[in-house]
Amino acid sequence: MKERLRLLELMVTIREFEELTRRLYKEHVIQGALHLYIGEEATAVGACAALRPDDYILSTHRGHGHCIAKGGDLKKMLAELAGRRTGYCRGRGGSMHLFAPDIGLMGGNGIVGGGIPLALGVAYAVRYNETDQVVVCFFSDGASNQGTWHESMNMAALWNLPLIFLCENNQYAATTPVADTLCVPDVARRAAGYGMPGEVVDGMDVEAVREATARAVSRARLGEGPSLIECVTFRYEAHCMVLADHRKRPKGETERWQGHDPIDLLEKRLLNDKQATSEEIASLRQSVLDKLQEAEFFARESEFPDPEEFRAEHERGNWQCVR
Ligand SMILES: Cc1ncc(C[n+]2csc(CCOP(=O)(O)OP(=O)(O)O)c2C)c(N)n1
Ligand SMILES: [Mg+2]
Repeated sequence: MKERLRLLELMVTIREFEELTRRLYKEHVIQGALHLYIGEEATAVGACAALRPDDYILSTHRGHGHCIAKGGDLKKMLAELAGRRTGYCRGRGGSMHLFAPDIGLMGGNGIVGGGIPLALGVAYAVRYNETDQVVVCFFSDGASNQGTWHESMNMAALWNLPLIFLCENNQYAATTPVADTLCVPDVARRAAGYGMPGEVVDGMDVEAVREATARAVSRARLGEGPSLIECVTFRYEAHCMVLADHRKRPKGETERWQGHDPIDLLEKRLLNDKQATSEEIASLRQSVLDKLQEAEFFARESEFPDPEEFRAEHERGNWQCVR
């Protein structure tokens, strides 16, 4: 498949996956915290498009898109979200703790900023093992105010690690707007304080994100150290499915961002450059929906883990998710 169509397919898959999880949450098939990624698809897809299959990513509490973009299996993902034993972590992890080392996904995290020092450790291991893999650490604006973010930025630069700090600035941390939490307008500016390059990129433009990430990846592979990329994007939905946002956003804000929607933007490019017809785009969307229907069927039909297994694991002190 042509590269641009593949980018579109991945973004459509993420959006439709999220729509499906929203429905399954309302039907109580998925329970617990569920943070939708709708609107932010271009950042995960653009960043992962610049990576090799053996590169690593660290995800967040809003991580379904990261997993799909890195090549995640929709059936195993949905089964995990539904708490089934066929899921990526045998139903132990759920939405915020997808962990799939076979595709280089070294875990989501329910702790805001929790993945950042882990990414530092993975990047250190890469250096220690003397391979040329790179690590991308996804986090959002709120996490960039965590102490561990600053410590990890400093150590990554000091040790010259192959680590790309990829900020998904989606304008809010839960319901708090970025202007209320950041002392400088751009997260990327902070890179200067740690002696690494920092770049702001249009996070709704999947190709711009891919190119910025590719530049950082080539630096990291050449042993030139870490970079910070700030993708300016927007989350269309409430912070979490569990609770409606208690604070209303300014009128018209979401609609303004939807006017710069990442999927529409790439579709328009494909049509303008005559690289795809509307019929081809419609059939791509249909094939995504078909795959998701299969995944839903798989998840619904899968068994729940046996509670006895949990008890036995607990008694053995074995907390390992993936064997
Ligand atoms: C250490 C920690 N503090 C607070 C929370 C509660 N919490 C969950 S998500 C969130 C907002 C995070 O904002 P941001 O990093 O911008 O991520 P986004 O939700 O925008 O993707 C908060 C405060 C948490 N999970 N962990
Ligand atoms: Mg945020």
